[in-house]
Amino acid sequence: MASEKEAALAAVPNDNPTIFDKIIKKEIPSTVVYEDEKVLAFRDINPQAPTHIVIIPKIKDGLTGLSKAEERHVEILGYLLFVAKVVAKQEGLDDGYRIVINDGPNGCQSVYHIHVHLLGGRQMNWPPG
Ligand code: IU
Repeated sequence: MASEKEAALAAVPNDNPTIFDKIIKKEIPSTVVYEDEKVLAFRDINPQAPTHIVIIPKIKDGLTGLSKAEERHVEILGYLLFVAKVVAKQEGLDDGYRIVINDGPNGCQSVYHIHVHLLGGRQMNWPPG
């Protein structure tokens, strides 16, 4: 499997459907840990921490990444963070966790459907790589 960095540099930053659409439609399997009418949270296929969950909006609405955010996206952006907190609690991450949003090639974004990473279950380092 290509490294995340290689995948990010190879990714085409457009608004085409991504693999996350297939995960939302359950056309490909994922381990869902939270779902409601607006968002889906599932375990990352290539976990970078004992707990690594990806939280995505079910409707992308042009929000390929944070840098494409418009005023109309404010509500879903806030909701993604709120759900991250709900899932962190559900996962028992009581000693803390990290939230990451990668954006664009320099940010190592490989899937152009906005998503929040929830990482926990180990001591994080700073600065991030
Ligand atoms: P990124 O921020 O765009 O790099 O994050 C995309 C994540 O999606 C990355 O951590 C992948 O491991 C993860 N992922 C996944 O969980 N399932 C998949 O089928 C694919 C990517 I493709």
